Amino acid sequence: MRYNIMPAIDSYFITTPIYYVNDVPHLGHAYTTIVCDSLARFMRLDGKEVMFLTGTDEHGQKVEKSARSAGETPSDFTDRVSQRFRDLTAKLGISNDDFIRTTEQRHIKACQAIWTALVKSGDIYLGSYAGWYSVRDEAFFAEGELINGEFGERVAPSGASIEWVEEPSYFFRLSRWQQPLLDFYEKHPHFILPETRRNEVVSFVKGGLQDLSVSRTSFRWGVPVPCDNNHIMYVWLDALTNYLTATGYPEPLSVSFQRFWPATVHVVGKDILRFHAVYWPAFLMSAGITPPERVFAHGWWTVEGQKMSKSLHNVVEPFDLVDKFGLDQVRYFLLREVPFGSDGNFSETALIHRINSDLANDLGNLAQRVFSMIHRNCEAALPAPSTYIDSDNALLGHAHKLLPQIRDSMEQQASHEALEKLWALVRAANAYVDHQAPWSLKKTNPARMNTVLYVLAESLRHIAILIQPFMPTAAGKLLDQLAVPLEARAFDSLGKNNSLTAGRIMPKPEGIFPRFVEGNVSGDSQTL
Ligand code: ME8
Repeated sequence: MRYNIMPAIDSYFITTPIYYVNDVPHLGHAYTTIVCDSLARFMRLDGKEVMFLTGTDEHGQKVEKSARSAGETPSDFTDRVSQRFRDLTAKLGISNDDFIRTTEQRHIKACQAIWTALVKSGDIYLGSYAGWYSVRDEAFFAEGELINGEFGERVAPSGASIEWVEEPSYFFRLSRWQQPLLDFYEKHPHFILPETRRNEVVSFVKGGLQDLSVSRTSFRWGVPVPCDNNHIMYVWLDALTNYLTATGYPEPLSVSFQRFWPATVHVVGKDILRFHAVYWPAFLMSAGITPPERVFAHGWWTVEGQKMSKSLHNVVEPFDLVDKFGLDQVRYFLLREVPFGSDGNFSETALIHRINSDLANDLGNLAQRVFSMIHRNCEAALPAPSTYIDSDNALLGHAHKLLPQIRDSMEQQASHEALEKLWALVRAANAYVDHQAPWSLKKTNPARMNTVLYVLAESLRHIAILIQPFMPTAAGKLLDQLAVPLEARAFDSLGKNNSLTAGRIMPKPEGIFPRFVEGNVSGDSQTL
């Protein structure tokens, strides 16, 4: 196996799945992309060199069929729908470094290179496939894997319909990789997360692996197999290779490949774990390339308790959602509502609850109270603290301890847990305001009022810096209100050396998280 010459110590390469362009984006796509964005932003602010990749999966029978039913050529169709996914990244404030399309030349070159590497390793042979295929899943199934559908018909485990396929095909000797895969999982216990998913994969592989059909001849929309133009590559071999393409593969000396491969984490939905945790490392090992460090399979969103589907007319459109509720609000909800890895249920009621309780009541009110008191009572200048008492030290101590705790969560892709830890500080700060009652100190003990307001502003600085990965716009507004300069917003500014300077003039306060009132967005309730 060829290992990298330049180990990627401080680099962080994170990927979303590349989405099929057979249909427009929905909540599920937005979810994975937002989670990856919060991780990428966190790692950048934490001083890592980050490469964050997303894109579209444009080949295969499913896309070819969809183009035909839309009355377009596959090429026009993929251009149009891929653009919709690119628009979504802009709408969601996604900080991806690259957007890959599998129809690009750089990708076709990478696919043909990996194919050639698999041939060289002796893992490709010509045969013929006769078996079941699900176009919706773009996957082959053995008889024993099929289940009964709604009307007793045989369907894929996902419920997708299947068709019988018989055609000449090249095969990849997956069977040969059973033991090396099991050894690899054992040596890298965190390669597949969460743990329950890892166990599923291990028992699937232990059950035995069949060689995999990796080329198709019955349609043309794909990457031609090198040296045999009658075949196109199986869309999953083509799609998975995107992660390598983006690093400059097959150029062995590509700086990005040296720096960013192996990928730190491929974030995927649980529906496509087998492709990423079984086929992908087997292809890579066969091609002499180190497998990624981790595949994290997250759970599935339903909507009001039901599967999201066009026929049920319940598909949640992320563009509409952001227009109605606000981008940071949607990001916060998706990141916070369910433990990452578990399934989740989307409902507008739950979203509104999070907006009004966590954002408007907890954080919005805290910020509004502190900023308006400073504005009113201190002529908009940040007051100077005097002697700290235990409760001041406790709150500031809590703030100072947060980064390593949150880092720990983010290294395990647990953004919900990172937000819980942050909200513990928000709640502690609210309890501190209630207890210290700075509004009553103005006349009795102005020096104490100044200290309390300073401690609160400094706690808000920590909160604002740390929420940047999750809610970049709101965090930016909070930091503007605290007059924190742009160059002092990374995590290395959290230390005491960068504490707020007393006397700093703070801009006029503005509500950051309005309450959501059906039919009207109002900031009214954010008062002292
Ligand atoms: O599978 N809940 O693309 P795809 C949560 N092209 N996540 C969801 C979801 C839901 N209800 N629905 C979709 C493909 N997702 C391949 C990937 S990668 C080399 C090729 C998210 O458009 C989730 O991340 O069907 C899932 O894995 C992905 O969208 C599937 O996107």
